[in-house]
Amino acid sequence: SENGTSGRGALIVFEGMDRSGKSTQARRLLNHINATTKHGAILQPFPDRNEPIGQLIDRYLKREIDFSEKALHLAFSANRWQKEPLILETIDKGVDVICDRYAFSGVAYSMAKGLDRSWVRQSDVGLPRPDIVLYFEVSPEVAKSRGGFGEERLEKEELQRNVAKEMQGLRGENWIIINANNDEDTVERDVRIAYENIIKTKELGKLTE
Ligand code: NYM
Ligand code: MG
Repeated sequence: SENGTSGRGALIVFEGMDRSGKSTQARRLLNHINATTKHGAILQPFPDRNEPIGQLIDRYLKREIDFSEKALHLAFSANRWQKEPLILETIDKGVDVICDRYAFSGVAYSMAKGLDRSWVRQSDVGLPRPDIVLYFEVSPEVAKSRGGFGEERLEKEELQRNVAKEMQGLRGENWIIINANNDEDTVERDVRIAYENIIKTKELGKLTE
């Protein structure tokens, strides 16, 4: 495989607020990697609304069913664990995995709603650790200008502000801050630069507390 020194694929995570442009840019990076490399990439959104647990999350977000806050947190986490084997197999084959949101959303949203930090982190411990987290930082004004809040639960301005605050505390040394106020082509360029500069350890790591 031509994918780096270890031959394994990279685990790339996009994080950020609603309407920061991460889904658009995750798709653009997917197309770029598939057009320019032999190894290719897959796109894995979280929540994955096609999975059994993801279907329940989807119904929760659409206000069709209710969850207690802790049960909801574990559902988001279980939705990721459901995909762990696929992520590991894909990385092992040398193919990159791009996640549109990941455990950082899980932790930040639940902490913003008042759940305890160590409790919320526990359910994601051991999941594959991303090689890079692209954090899309967008000002509330720009996010607003991209269209009003949607119909789904959790799309509330005050909650979003608290989530953004919690995200600050999750930054690690593998995080790259992307200025998501910029136009789409500028953001795409910054994402590609970050992709070209990923430093992979021999083995994929695991999330810790
Ligand atoms: N969300 C997403 C969580 O609350 N916890 C999680 O673990 C994840 C992955 O789901 N408002 C929230 C953030 C969003 C909502 O996500 C739906 P999206 O990216 O809009 O489909
Ligand atoms: Mg959304």
